[in-house]
Amino acid sequence: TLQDQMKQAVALAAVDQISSGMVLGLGSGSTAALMIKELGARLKDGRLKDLVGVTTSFQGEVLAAELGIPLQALNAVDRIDLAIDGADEVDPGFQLIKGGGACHVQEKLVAVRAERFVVVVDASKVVQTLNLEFPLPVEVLPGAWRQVQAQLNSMGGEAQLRMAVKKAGPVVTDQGNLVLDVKFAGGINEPADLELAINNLPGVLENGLFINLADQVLVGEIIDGMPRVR
Ligand code: DER
Repeated sequence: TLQDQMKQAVALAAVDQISSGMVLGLGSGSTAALMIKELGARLKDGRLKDLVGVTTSFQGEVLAAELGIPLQALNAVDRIDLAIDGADEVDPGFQLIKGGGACHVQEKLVAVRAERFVVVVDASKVVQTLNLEFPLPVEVLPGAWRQVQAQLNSMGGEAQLRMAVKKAGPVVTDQGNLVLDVKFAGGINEPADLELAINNLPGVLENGLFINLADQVLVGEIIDGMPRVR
């Protein structure tokens, strides 16, 4: 599809920024997966070497193992040179909503650690105001989800427990927690303030607002029928 072509175009553009010897942050989601596959191909054919990856989900671990990409745990590295990850929404100030894949806990750790954090999105992710369309994911302790839900609702949100598709009951994250997806009427106009307020709620581990973290946003578009990167 056109969206797949846009994702592939930005994934390739991001991999072009990788140099041999780097410690890489490897993101989660379908666009990041395309980047990881291309990275694997360039390691295999020798265009890239001496790389170490820090993944942000079981998804990334499985893919990296299949592709033979060397991994290190976050605690085992002293730096991350470049992190590449997707996003669900990007606003004009490069503030992000992430967590569509419920991986935002490890994603934000890696994004904060990285010298450079490059975001790869197709054009459908670019918005004027965050959270008008995409709900904000909030990872919560299983035993606290109803309390946190009530507090998010009292903050003007509408919080729903994220239910699994191929498993009975709610989605369980790579950390063993649950996810509330929250919509605020009129979207999120002060994302920095809201990010702090939500993470300050007892029982909340992390939310999907990525504030002042993206150094570059690569946007895949189709222009004259050709995939282009902006
Ligand atoms: O869950 C995440 O944060 C993913 O990076 C998500 O935001 C983007 O996923 P996609 O590339 O499959 O749209």
